[in-house]
Amino acid sequence: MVAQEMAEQEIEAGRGEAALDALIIGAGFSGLYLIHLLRGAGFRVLALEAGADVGGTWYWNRYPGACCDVESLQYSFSFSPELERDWRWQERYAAQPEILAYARFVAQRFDLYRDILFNRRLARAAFIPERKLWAAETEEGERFTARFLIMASGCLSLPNLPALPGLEDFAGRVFHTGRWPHQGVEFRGRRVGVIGTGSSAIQSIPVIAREAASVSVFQRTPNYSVPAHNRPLGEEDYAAWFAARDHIRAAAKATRNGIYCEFATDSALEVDEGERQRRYEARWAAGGLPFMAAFRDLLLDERANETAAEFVRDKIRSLVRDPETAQALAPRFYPIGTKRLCVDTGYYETYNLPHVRLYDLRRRPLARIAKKGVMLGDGTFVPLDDLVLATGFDAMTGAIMAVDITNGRGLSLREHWRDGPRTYLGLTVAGFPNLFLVTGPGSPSVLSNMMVSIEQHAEWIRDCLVALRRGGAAGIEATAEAEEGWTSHVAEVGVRTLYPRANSWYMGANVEGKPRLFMPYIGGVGVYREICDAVAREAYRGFDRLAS
Ligand code: N01
Repeated sequence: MVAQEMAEQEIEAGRGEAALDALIIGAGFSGLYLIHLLRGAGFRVLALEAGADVGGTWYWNRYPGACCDVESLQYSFSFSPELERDWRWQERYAAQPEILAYARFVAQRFDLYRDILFNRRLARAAFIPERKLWAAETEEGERFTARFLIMASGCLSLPNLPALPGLEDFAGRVFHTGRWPHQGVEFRGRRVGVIGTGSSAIQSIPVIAREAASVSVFQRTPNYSVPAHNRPLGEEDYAAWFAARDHIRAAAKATRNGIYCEFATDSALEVDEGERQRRYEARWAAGGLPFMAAFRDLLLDERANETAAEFVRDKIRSLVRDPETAQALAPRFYPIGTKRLCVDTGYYETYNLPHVRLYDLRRRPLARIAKKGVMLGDGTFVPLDDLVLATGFDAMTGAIMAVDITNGRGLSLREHWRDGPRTYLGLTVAGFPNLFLVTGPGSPSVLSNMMVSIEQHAEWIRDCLVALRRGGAAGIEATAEAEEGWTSHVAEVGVRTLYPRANSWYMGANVEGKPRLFMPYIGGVGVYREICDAVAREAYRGFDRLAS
């Protein structure tokens, strides 16, 4: 059945009011905070979650070495000082099990489980204009009606499974990093092949190599990676955190990427070579994503960017003993940071191990996967027992477009977004009343500390629903002009940066047939928050209200 048929059945059934005020899709951090906020404001809410527990991306991504690349103290909710006092992070960068435990802790603490239905995947949703509500149906066949539909389904949740020739012939085990078996995977004595060298591969390869008999990495595009320098957090770290916490939390909200760190305000080109190297060395020694904040123009100016890129290439050459492998690992086809910068623990050093080998698919492409291994274009056969697909996600739009969403006026979201996502503020879509997206395309989203962006979006949505209720409106819809203006603005600021130079998932370039455009909003979380707040203050400028 398609969404429109379901809507017609709902209309025929002639039921009255929506059973729910808001139907939330997903119980990751966005869904959890939305339940908490909307319920607190007196709304009837329900969340549908495809997994068997809360946690979203941290529920699914259980591959070895999975870890956050934003420091745990900042990658956590800020809305409740009591929650912050009662949860202790063990490490500077929390690993997946700890983040999942945190999500469960939050869900229990705020009694959120009772409003979540697990093992439910939304199949279709249709807005019914006559009744001013959304009708929704899960793949399991359950139906719901709600005034508002909120897609909190995550930006990196739909795995990208590229068409690898012969994959179906492979006799060994096949895993995708984003759908890792919950019971874990034993690699002892196995010959493991890893396809892909993005963050997931870079985190998992060193850990798999500790166990496996051999690891063969198939690399199409090398990535830039900086060290995490992960370490346990102690009492001193916590004392320093609580002393500065209020300042850090407030300042992070006004930054470009929602991460509190020292953002340099000078250009990489206005200092001499000695100062540049000193600055990069200091950032490298500190570790993590703030490497890209060493100068203000690293993502704006190609020449400035090249100084940072060359610094990292030098590091790779110094860390990897075999010159040919080092050369293949050193990216040179795109500016640093325009694909998501990776943060690793011992990634480059892993290639010095005798049982780890890199295959550069640019020199010899992957011809096909055979029953017992991988055949390369030059006739090399790599025998394998297991294949790990670290091939990423249909990012930002994948999980939304996977649902058949129609607007009751003959338009589906898939058609509306055929040439790429179009939104107003990354939060709403013209022609689709009462539909909200959380950290959707057109918002800072994946360019930011997700926790900061999630809190901002959830609070904005809560405030909007409260304002509508107070004003006696049945809903809200972005105007076509507002959507057009915002979508153009997102594109304009995107092309002023170096981001479009890379074939990245930010650009939709990793999924065959996906339209190429820079999806997130690069204006910065501080600027973006001000814009969203101004829209609300100005009586929701750019929106029409639905009369009750
Ligand atoms: O996915 P990716 P990921 N043949 O898309 C390769 C977040 N994340 O799961 O670059 C051969 O980055 C592809 O090659 P190419 C983080 O935001 C966060 O690693 O397209 N190779 C690439 O090397 C991250 O950016 C954390 O040429 C193929 C790889 O697969 C995002 O998730 C941890 C191929 C995919 O890399 C996605 O990361 C992990 C083919 N047919 C992830 N198809 C944190 O630390 C694809 N590839 C929070």
